[in-house]
Amino acid sequence: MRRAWLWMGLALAASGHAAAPAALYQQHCQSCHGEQRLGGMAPALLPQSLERSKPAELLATVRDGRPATQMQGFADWLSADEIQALVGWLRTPAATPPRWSEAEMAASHRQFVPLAQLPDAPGHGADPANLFVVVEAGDHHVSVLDGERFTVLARFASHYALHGGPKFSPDGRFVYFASRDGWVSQYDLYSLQKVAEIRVGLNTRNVAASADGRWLLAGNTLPENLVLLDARTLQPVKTLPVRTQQGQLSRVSAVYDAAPRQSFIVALKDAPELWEISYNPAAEPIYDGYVHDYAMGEGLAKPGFLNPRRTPLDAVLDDFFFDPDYRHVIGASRDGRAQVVNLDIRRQVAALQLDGMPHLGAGITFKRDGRILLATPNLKTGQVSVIDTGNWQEVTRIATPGPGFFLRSHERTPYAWVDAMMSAQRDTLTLIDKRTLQVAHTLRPRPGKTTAHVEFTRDGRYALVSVMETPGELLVIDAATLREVAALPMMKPIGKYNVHNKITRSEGTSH
Ligand code: DHE
Repeated sequence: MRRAWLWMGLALAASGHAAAPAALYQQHCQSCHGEQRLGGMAPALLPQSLERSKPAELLATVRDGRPATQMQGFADWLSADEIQALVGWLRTPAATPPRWSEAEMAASHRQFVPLAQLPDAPGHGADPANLFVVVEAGDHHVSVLDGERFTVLARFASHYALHGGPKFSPDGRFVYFASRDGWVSQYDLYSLQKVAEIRVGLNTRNVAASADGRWLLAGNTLPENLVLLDARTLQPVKTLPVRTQQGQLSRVSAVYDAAPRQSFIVALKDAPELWEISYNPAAEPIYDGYVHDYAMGEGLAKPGFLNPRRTPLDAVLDDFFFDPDYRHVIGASRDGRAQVVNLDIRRQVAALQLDGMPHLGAGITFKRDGRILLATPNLKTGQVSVIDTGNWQEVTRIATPGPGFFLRSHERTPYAWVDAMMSAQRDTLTLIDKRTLQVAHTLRPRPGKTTAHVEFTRDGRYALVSVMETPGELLVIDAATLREVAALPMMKPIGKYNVHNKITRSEGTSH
């Protein structure tokens, strides 16, 4: 079959006629990537899925293939012009917008192991609360690591391009992953096996897990909706279109669990609204003044359980963070405006200008002189912004070698660790002393290599650091002596997540 296409391709090239890219796609790509570009045995090729790939990278992939995958190069089949045209076409939205119906979602559900067959206790002999899961983007795998011995207990293939932090069940037994292509997967950390998966959308932002262990909420950008899943089975329970009261659809920026409130908080990417979705079965009905005044005009009462309560904002939020008691959200828009929203009275209570494009989702809190400070890296400026959550004033800006992505610490370590991965100094890690708010150390463990994203062991003794290269490494650094104690080869490790730190909501890590 492939040989026939080869001859056809060569004949077309010889005749000097470049075939239309849509036809080339149907000839060469659709059997793996799906007729509608929605993905199949290979990832989706929609413009939304390709946003993160540079045109030159995409071109090289089509021409040369991807090592260690079934994606072969097409240089022998397609001319350079055809490859160029095909890559351009892949970035063009389809004439008929792709759909992902509830029926398609339900049909995508796969149960790999019946829940009744899962063991009652871990079988791996490691401390189940000190495991790490490490997302390796180089070859789309996940490693499960013993956080005491620093050995890999299991390694398995994930869906293409996992993004965002995996989420854990409250007992730390299950971990949930979301891929940019819309797949949500459930993995059992007791028996080290995949349990179930479902495709909730065509393009997914992230997923949150409820603190009561019952629900997962996935936020999608395509289609523009939220999908509620049963956390035990991954069966879909409810789809909520993300629509403003005037009917405008919006993509989701991010969804997080607000455990003490028993609710999910959702930021919308295209509309200035913040949603709170309660999973408390006794939630008050929503007598929503905002709904009444702003849109429906009839004092509409809605059930409060698993339905959105809206807070109107001045600007769209791209990224946000909670204060420690989850009464406030601080969120930023791309223009640097940060808003503080009180979730109880449901309005903005403070505003700040944070010009370096803060990456609030990667921020941390810590106590200093009786105050609770929030620190966030900035994606455009080499500085960490420190904000007092008591009065929402900026306390200081700490200069770092370059713009960074992730900031991490632990209750039992004096330093907050930040990278500079968005800059030429991407091989540095800066350690900020949380007591003095000064830079205490700069590390360069692998000169010339992108080094970022730190997570501590449950006792805060060791920092695990990613050397984000293919091949790369996971470094284990003693958090007191700053000496390297182990280096594990990995394929572009990105994020790593410690079970204990996540399920106890450690102040130094993401939630
Ligand atoms: Fe992320 C988390 C948004 C690009 C790696 N990133 C998140 C979260 C959001 C977000 C909202 C929180 C979700 C959660 O944890 O549930 N990320 C964005 C963007 O808007 C941005 C800038 C552009 C985009 O296209 O999405 C972006 N992110 C990246 C990357 O390029 C990174 C470095 C590599 C990659 O995998 O794509 C990247 N993002 C991460 C990681 C986390 C993350 C590792 C989880 C951090 C954690 O420790 O919890």
